[in-house]
Formats: sequence, C-alpha cells, structure tokens
Amino acid sequence: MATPAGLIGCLIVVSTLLVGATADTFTVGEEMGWTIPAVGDIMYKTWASQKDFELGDILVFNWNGTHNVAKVTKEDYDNCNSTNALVAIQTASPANFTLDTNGSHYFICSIDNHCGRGQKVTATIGTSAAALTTATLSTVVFAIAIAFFTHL
Ligand SMILES: [Cu+2]
Repeated sequence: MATPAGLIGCLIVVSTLLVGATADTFTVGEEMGWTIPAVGDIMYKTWASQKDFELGDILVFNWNGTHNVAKVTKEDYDNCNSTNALVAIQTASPANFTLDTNGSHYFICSIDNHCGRGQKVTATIGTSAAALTTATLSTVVFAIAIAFFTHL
C-alpha cells in the first residue's frame, strides 16, 4: 500500500539504481591525450589517481602521430610487453575501451620504447576515496530504503 514513507523509500531505491548505472567517459591525459609524457609515467599515474573509475566507464585514447593502445596484464604492463595483448591492439585514434570488469585495467603503447618512457596507464575500479564514499553512501541509503519497506 502506498504510504508516504513507502513512496519515499521507492524513490530512494530508484535514484540509487540510476546513480549506479551512470557510465562516465574519461579522456586519458585530458588535453595532452595519449603520448609520451615529458615527465615519464608519473603523468598518467597522477591523472588516473584523480579519477573515480567505475564499472562500465569508458576510457578514450586520443593521439596524433604514431601510437597505439594495447590492453595487457599487469606483468606485461610492468615489463612493457605487448606481444600478449588481451584484445586487438588499437591503432586508430580515438580508441575506446570499456572498463567491463572490476579490478585494474592496464594499457600501454607498443610503439618502440614509448611504454618505457611512460606511455602507460592503469585504471583501477573502485579504489579512490570518492568511489568508496559513494559506495558507502549507496549502502546506507539502500539500508534506509529497506527499513522503509519493512516497516510499512
Ligand atoms: Cu606511443
């Protein structure tokens, strides 16, 4: 039966689901794009550390000149090895990758020694402070909504 509390609970559940379903698009390196950073891999590490990656988000790699994007394992990321790329190496800009599994996603450029010079980026889902806060808030809101329903 439709009580005010029940309606509020329903609205909260729906809005929580909507927030969770929103996919964001991130342009790797922003204006700088996908290139060999003058400062080395700290550039993309810093960029990624400021992002709140979530399941379903999309990474967009933009570049000029000769680069590509290889999605690799952590070991191959560490060693700049692209011979066992997890999916086809993307050679045309822009290249999009969907963060379709939890955990970390590793990307390198396989041209010459670009990776060794810092053209590599890791996107890890759900480890930033912002993501944890969002997850915690969602859980709390959900618990409140359940309380509304069970006390009707
Ligand atoms: Cu490159």
